[in-house]
Amino acid sequence: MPRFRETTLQSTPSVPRKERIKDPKDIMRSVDPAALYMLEKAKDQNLISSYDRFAAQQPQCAFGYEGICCRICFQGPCRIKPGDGPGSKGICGATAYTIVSRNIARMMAGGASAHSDHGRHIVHALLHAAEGKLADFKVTDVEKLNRVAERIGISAEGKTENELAVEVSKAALEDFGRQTDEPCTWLTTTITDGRNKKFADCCIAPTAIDRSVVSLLHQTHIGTDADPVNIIFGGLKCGLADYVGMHISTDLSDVLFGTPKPVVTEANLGVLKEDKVNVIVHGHNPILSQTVVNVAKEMEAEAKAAGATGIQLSGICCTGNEVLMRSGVPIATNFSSQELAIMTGAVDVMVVDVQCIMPSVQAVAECFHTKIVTTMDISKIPGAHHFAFDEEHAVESAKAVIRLAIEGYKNRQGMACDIPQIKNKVIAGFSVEAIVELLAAINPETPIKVLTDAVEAGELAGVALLCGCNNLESVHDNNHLTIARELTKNNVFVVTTGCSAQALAKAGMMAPEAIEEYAGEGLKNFLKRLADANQDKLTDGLPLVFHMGSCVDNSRAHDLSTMMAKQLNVDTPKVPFVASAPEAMSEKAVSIGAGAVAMGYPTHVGTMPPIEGSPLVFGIATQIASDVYGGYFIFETDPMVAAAKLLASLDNRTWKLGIHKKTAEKYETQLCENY
Ligand code: NFS
Ligand code: SF4
Repeated sequence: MPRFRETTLQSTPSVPRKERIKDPKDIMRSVDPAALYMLEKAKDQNLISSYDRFAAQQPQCAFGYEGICCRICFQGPCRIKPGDGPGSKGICGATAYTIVSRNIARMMAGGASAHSDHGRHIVHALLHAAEGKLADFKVTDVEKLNRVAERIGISAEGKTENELAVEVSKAALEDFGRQTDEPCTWLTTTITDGRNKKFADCCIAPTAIDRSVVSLLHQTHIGTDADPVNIIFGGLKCGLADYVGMHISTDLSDVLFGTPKPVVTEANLGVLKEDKVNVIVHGHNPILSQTVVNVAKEMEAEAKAAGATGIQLSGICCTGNEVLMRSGVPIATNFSSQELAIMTGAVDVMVVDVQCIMPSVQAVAECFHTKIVTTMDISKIPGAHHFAFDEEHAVESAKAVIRLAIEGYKNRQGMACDIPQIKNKVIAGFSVEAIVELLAAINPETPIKVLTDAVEAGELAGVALLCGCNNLESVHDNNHLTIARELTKNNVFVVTTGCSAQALAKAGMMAPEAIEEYAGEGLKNFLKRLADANQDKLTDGLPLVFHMGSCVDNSRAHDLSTMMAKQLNVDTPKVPFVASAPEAMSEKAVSIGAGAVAMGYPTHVGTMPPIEGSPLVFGIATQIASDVYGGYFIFETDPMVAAAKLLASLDNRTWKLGIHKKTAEKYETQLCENY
């Protein structure tokens, strides 16, 4: 096979814009059998969901789709028309490249805000718990606290765990609001020296999360920055601020609630139980959902007294992932199909916090007995119940939510329930710590070497992170499943987060049986070695793909690639590690993607962000980024072609790494720093 410069393979999507959405009238846009079952039922009963609304929105405006509609000031909207007449620029004279880069940068600012605000909430909870102000929270994982403190240079000596937690929390708050010019601690202490140098050289190391967001909004105000490269670099800085926010969230959530270890559970709508009180936690923040989980255990008796056989918790979106990872709570479904869960008629309460909650859940709930409970000051839905959740009264609020659900269960008696009996076994809970522990059973001295050796020897083709959302532009879950099957068939070790992980979990790809069905020989042998060495710890074997948690837990995948880089003695862009958001949709996905590219990963996006309106910005994302950072975007909407492109990127990296190593050995030199 001829070797290409990595990015020449990747440049343009193989499916032209006009052909991407084949049948906008067809609302059966899912490959999840449980979702399809519910969509049939919805059609019969005239219940409207996002699938219908997606069809109703077609054809979508091409200007907006391609990112060449500007609404930054209200002289607009300005739309960029072809040619070189006055219509080819906005009223202020902004060209397509300025408009596209500003729009996409503002998405990054939005994404970084969401992730980091969630992170800030966790920091405050830990700080207040450690100060003794919160009765319902405490430091749960002291070892993790010590590890984080040591990494950021805070000595634990002579300090109680609460004193240490206060110091660590205050250091985290510094990363949000620092007014001096040192880069964020959670950035500099978690990445390679090479990345630190690169970010300093390119002036994209964030000094504070809040400031990066504010600066980017300023930079993209009318009449500030018109230079697309400068705007995109500002966006990358925000992408790294997003990374800092994610990493703080993961670290301190682990300190508060425990670092995940392998758990066995189930996924898909079949986890709902007609004879139980069904409570769905939906959103992102583990503070609320974990409290609901803890309290539910104590309230089983109350549920039984009401005639139920118990309380069935399940999750949607990333708060679901948080409680799945730490407490084995099953997954009900993922983003696109959230309304369909309510249409089963079995959900007594859906309690939501922030992000990715469709406002329409309330409208659907009103057709059933289901109650929607919002809990956060910044996230309310007209018509829904609002139980203001504050950490001081966490347990009380969680109890109130469950009591409402028990009432709901009583009201539901005599009403029809229609739960598709579809679910799959899931083995999840793979924090980096858990993965390292598995690897250590083979090599206790240098666990990560088990993984890098397998890659260098060609047993594994590399590591891929499958992450991100659902987006009905693709058939629900289809991109996730197709890419995961192709990669595992070709011996890629797949780790996964977010709604991508939930798609794979629902489809049975986190069951041990999936290894036999999908894994190539190399991956099969690797996973078998790992399972054999850990027989004493694993009651149910290993899954085909490894669930690393929620979207903020992409930080765990970053840590894995950084460990690989350090072991291989190279910078992250040389590691055979790729990322893919097969059905990306949210602003968070854009900021995560920007951070991933800055870290040096080939980063695939399977649904088009609004960027095609400027060939220049498209080129910056897919080509120039690679020259500067080693990472780049691959925009590809056909999942089979996307998998081939990801495999080619991995192949290229492994091949290059081998050549560089051989050359360095031959001439007794260091590995070169370039990629
Ligand atoms: Ni990530 Fe996770 Fe899902 Fe997308 Fe929304 S829940 S934070 S944004 S849709 S993966
Ligand atoms: Fe139009 Fe410029 Fe205003 Fe954008 S900033 S809406 S291009 S005048």
